Amino acid sequence: MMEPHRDPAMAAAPGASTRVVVLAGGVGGARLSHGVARLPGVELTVVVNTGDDLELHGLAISPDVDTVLYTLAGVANPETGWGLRDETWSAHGMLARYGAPTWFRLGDRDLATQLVRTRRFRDGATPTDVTGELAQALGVRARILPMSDRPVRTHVRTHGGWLEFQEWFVARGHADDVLEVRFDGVEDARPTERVLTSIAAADAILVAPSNPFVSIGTILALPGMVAALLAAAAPVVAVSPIVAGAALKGPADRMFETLGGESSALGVARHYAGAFPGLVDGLVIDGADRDQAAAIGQLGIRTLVTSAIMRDEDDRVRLAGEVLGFATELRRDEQRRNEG
Ligand code: FO1
Repeated sequence: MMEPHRDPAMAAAPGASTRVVVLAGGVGGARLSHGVARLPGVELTVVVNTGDDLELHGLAISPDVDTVLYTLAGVANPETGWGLRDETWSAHGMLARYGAPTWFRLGDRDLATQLVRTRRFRDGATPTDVTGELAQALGVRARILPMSDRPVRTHVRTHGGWLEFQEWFVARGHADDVLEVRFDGVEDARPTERVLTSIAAADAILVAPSNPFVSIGTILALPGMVAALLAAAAPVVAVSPIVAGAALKGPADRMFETLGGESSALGVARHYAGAFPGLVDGLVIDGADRDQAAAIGQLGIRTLVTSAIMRDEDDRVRLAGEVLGFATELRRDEQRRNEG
């Protein structure tokens, strides 16, 4: 068990940039990525889940990509974490008058993103192309990469049958217990070349405190993804999305119960170690879960105990610096072991 480094800048070697890859879902992934992006000397690539994507009003919507995009651009809605700050809702009001679906709320400014994405797809551009264009237009320096350019659609099985991800998550407020998860299209999808080269070249790979089943799980389900992560020289450090038994955001805690396992930091460690042996080298857990560090260590996963909750921007930068310091430490230990 390690204690955190207090100086966020210490992760970056002087003069050289540290190449960091973050595997991210929506809000939790975006916030950790934002913290990493603000560290000095870091070259950031965010690989984002696209299993939550949907088509609505004839538009191609990629919620997690947009959440990361808006957060890194500093224009995200601070209350919800998704959508844009200072949003207006005129189009939403008109859609309601026309009797069009309004369960998935798209603000006026957000709608513009979806119009541009959809038009570019019609031109033949890929999700990677379009995300790069949107990021550039919003002044984002980090590389935001959709996990794949092929469509993958997450579905969950509930007591009422199979539901599309957003129907369950947004329309039904993720109230239904999830008994099974499936990723339609995943067999034919692949991580993009840019995702694979970023992983191979990384100095640190971080798994964001996103839902292990339907955010990170989707990314890891892509054929070739786990092999690429296992082959990477960089350590893989995950941040627990469960603190004191509860999910930081969303339904991950309830999913641990219904999908098997335990909603705890140890449960997160057991999940990753069981489903993807050898993948996660380190797990960052909250001080509230300090007593679980020894049991996590027995799974072959090192722990960093710190305050794992990101309440404000300062917290994001502090946590990102500590996580990166921990990853650097793990990398050095590995190098020493290989040399000796
Ligand atoms: N989440 C909600 O709970 N309600 C919404 O109406 C909603 C709309 C929405 C629009 C654009 C966008 O990029 C995200 C949006 N989200 C909404 C969030 C999002 O669907 C989920 O948080 C993620 O898919 C889970 O990571």
